[in-house]
Amino acid sequence: MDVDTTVSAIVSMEIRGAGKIARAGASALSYFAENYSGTDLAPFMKELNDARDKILGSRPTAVSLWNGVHSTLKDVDTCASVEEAKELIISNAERFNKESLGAVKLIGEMGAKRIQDGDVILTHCNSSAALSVIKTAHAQGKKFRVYATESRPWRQGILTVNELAKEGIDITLIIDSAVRSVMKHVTKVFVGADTITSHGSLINKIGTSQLALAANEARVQFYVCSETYKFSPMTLYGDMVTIEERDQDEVVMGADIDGRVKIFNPVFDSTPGKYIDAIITEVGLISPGSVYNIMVSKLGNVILQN
Ligand code: RI2
Repeated sequence: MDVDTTVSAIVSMEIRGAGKIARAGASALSYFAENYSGTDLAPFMKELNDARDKILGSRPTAVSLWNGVHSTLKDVDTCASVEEAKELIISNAERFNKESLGAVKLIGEMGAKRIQDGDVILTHCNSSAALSVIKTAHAQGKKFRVYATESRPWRQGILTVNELAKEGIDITLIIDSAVRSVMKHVTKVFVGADTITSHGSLINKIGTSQLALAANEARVQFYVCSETYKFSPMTLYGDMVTIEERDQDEVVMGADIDGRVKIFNPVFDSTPGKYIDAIITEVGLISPGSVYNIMVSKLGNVILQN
């Protein structure tokens, strides 16, 4: 897909999910490189930078997208010709996408070991990484059931329940405000991640922190499923994570609202590391306190370049 089509699809949430938008951003840059016909480096670099900025602006607070784009553009500024730059972008994007999909599979395999017969699992929104864990455990023949939240306002929970039902998994949809009530039946929570900060906090779909608090109160294990490219290098330097706010129409959905009413639609919230039992990544199950070391060892190059 070209850059403009990708950007519109991300803005409209047709392409959503932290991993999917990162791979879409990488693929759009690869498409740009593949279809660029000029031979002069300066105009190529200018158009490439414009494409990068457009993609990053489609969900400006998404660190997965930032890392996907910057991994794809890694070392491009050292290229001596358009041909060389095009080849590098295409191979960087291919590697990022391959590693990203591989990470989801590995997270599924490691996380599934934490699921046992008889478990009652709760998940939130629609996370490929969290669903990879649940589907892998089911494919291994484990017998368990799952609750999924509706996840207003976009109702990504509907995607989740349909996806799990198709696999033959025992799945129950609940409204977001039923979380604390059903927690007494739950044995484990698995959620995805949009961003993980250097001190191990989780930024994920609005409502995630309520799941974490309710799980903590009920002494239920709370697992975060996250590829390491969702670790935010900016937080290492003290930057706060900006919580995306989306259009108020998403909340009211055509309801007759008095014009004086203010509407607040934050997309994510923050869950402190103390509520997280483990973060399941492609490099293993880690504690929130280990994020810093992995961030530096895995993303060191990207951090230094930017
Ligand atoms: P995967 C989603 O964000 C949800 O918050 C989900 O938990 C997270 O991305 C991670 O998804 P949105 O795009 O990368 O729906 O695990 O706002 O698929």
